[in-house]
Order: sequence, then C-alpha cells, then structure tokens
Amino acid sequence: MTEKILVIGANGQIGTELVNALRQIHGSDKVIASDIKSPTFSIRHTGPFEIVNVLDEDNLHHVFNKHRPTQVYLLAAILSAVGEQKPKMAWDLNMTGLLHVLDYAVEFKVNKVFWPSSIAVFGPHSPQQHTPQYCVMDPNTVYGFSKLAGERWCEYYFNKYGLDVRSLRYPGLIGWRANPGGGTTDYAVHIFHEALKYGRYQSFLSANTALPMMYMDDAIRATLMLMDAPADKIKIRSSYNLAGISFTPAQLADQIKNIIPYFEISYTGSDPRQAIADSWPKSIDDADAQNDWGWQLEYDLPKIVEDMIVNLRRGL
Ligand code: AKB
Repeated sequence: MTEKILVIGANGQIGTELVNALRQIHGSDKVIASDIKSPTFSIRHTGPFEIVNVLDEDNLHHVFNKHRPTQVYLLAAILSAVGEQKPKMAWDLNMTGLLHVLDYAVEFKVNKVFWPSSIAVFGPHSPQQHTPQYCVMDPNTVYGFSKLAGERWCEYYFNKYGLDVRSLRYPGLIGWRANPGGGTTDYAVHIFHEALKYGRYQSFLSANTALPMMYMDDAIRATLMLMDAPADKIKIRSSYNLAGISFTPAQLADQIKNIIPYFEISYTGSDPRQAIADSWPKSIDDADAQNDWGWQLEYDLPKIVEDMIVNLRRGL
C-alpha cells in the first residue's frame, strides 16, 4: 500500500530527522512536512510543506482533507522547561492539539498515528531506578502531566474508536542535525556545540544528575520499528517505556574529554531545571518494547560521543 504521511511539528528536533528518514523510505512527495513556522532548509528542499497550527481546527482540517494522510506523526509540543514558564500554553498545545489530531484521524480514517510521550510522565514517587512500565506516576511538570493525560487519550481512542495510535516514552534525545527546543535534557546536546566552539561548558544540571538519554538514530529507528510492527504486536496503547542509556553530566564530560582532552565542564549550581531532572527516573526498564516488537538499543555513550563530534566537526 502506498503511504501518504503527514508530519506535524516537522521543524523540531525529532521532526527534522524523522522527515528525512521517512522521505528516504517512502519517497519525498509521500511525506508532507508541516509546522507552525516556515521550514528549515533541508525540509523545504526535499518535499512538500504546509504551515499548520494544531490549535487552528479549520487550518488542520483543511490539511487533512487536502492530503488524506494514511499515517500522521504529531510532534508539535512544548517541552518541560519552557512548559514551566508557559504552563497554560503548554497544556493547551500538548492536549488540545492532540485531541484535534485524534479527532481528524478518526474522521479521515487515518491508518496509524504516532504521538510521542516522555519519561516526564513519571514523578517523584515513581521508582527512580529501572522505572517499570506500570507504577506510581505523579508528574509535577505541566509537560509531564500533559503527556500522561495524552497517553490516556491515545489508549481511549484506540479502545473506543479503533484508532491505531502508537507511542513511545522518549528519554532525552541527542542528535547533531537539529537543536532541542526547551527541555531539561537539552544540556546533553548543547555541551557538544560548546565543547567544539569554546572547549568548555557550564551545565545547568549538577555533576551527578543521572538521566535516561538516547541517540537520535536509535530514537528514529525505534519510532519506525514501532510504526512498522503488526498491530497485534502492539500490546500497549498508552505509550511504551524506552530506556536508552543513563549517564550524568560528569560522565558525559569525561567521555568528551577522551576526544577533546582540553574540554572543561563547570556547573551553574542553581537552575529550575534541576528540580525537574530530580523528579524523573534515573534509568528505565523497557522490557515490553523488547518483548513486543523486538526493540534493541545500538548506541552506547562512547559511540554517541564519537558520532556527535565527527558530524558536528564536519559542519563547523
Ligand atoms: C525534556 O527534557 O523536556 C524532553 C523530554 C525528556 O521529554 N527532552
């Protein structure tokens, strides 16, 4: 079957890479990138693009009607750190935007929908090590509880309307093609840019703050594997835990020093993002993703650091 794929929020950290990967698989004209802002160079020059505001029902309805997508990826969201500065706006975009897309996916009989959740759905009373799929969840950021509520909506649309909606709880994502947009894990991308430019970085998270992180290549591969898996293999219709690897800013800095020996890290000491990081898991158990659709991680920390530095150096 020929797919027609709509990616909403295509200019962001995940969207930039996902559009690229999807266009290589399905052909450029089959992947419609869309975002509230004009596209980046690579997206504009490789295929169709639409301006889409997920909060504008008429605009969104028009794009569904015009393209009749078979698959939709909804990536538009406000992340954890920016969400704390604009709580109502984060709730509105993350929740109302999702409901609009789910409704139009039902109306236009979209075959599959992907919507990203996050490790931010866990909170201070969730187990912090090897956090299981099912446990106490008391997120205390707007981003976290919008994602948790969104997961419930996804499962609800699957049960009530038979919509084939699939989701992953991404850890912090690290990639060189695009910058992250306002999350707590952003330090793990900024550190590379500053290491190469200035040889030093001041981390807003403390030296020993462990968080689950994942290389973008793994994240894109996991997303495509989940979307390609036969529907009967997808046992979880809220969102799958995805573990990645866990490390601290100090461990990341040590690994960078293996390639850039003069690199130095220092720590801000006080930043609101520290409290967010402290409320999140330090490591995740993703046994369900492994068992249900065969997920396996490829990039460990040395491999991530090497690949980031090689690719960023090429672009300097
Ligand atoms: C954030 O830091 O807000 C995101 C996330 C972990 O979902 N990268």
